[in-house]
Amino acid sequence: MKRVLAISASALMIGASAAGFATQIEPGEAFGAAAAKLPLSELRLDAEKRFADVDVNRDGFISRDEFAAQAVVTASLARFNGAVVVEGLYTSYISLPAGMGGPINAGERTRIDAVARADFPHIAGDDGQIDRGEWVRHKLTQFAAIDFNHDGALSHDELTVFAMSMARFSLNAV
Ligand SMILES: [Ca+2]
Ligand SMILES: [Ca+2]
Repeated sequence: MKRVLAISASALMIGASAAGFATQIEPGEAFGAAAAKLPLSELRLDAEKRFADVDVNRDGFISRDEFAAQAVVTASLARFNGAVVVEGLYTSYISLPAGMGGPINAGERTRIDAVARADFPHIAGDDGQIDRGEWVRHKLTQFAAIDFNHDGALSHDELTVFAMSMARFSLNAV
């Protein structure tokens, strides 16, 4: 189910804007259960599974283009669906705050792409490629930064911040 969602993401959004329909997937039906608490182990599993989707050309590394593309696709899907899906041992979703979903505009896509490209070298290191270990560490660093009370899980407001972060809204807005 997750894989289908990831692959059909761009087609879904192109189809949506071309046809002008505004049907959103009902999170409860397609995305598993609403997450009340997400242990970092679930987020690590999600990052490990996601690597293959981000490494589009399957060369075992995430290039700068692939990294920027995943940032834009992840944010676009999150906003379109109004929720971020996490695929760990269980599939769960985290809703964006009401009113923050909806199609992403070209200016936002350009901004997200630029930010991701600027972040890339810090994650990739000297070889200019992100390998699986670097990707998972990068995601875990993101999660740890949002685990404000350091209990090894995201819950309550932390989940909202996480969803906003994946959707690439400014965290200052939270
Ligand atoms: Ca690649
Ligand atoms: Ca926490």
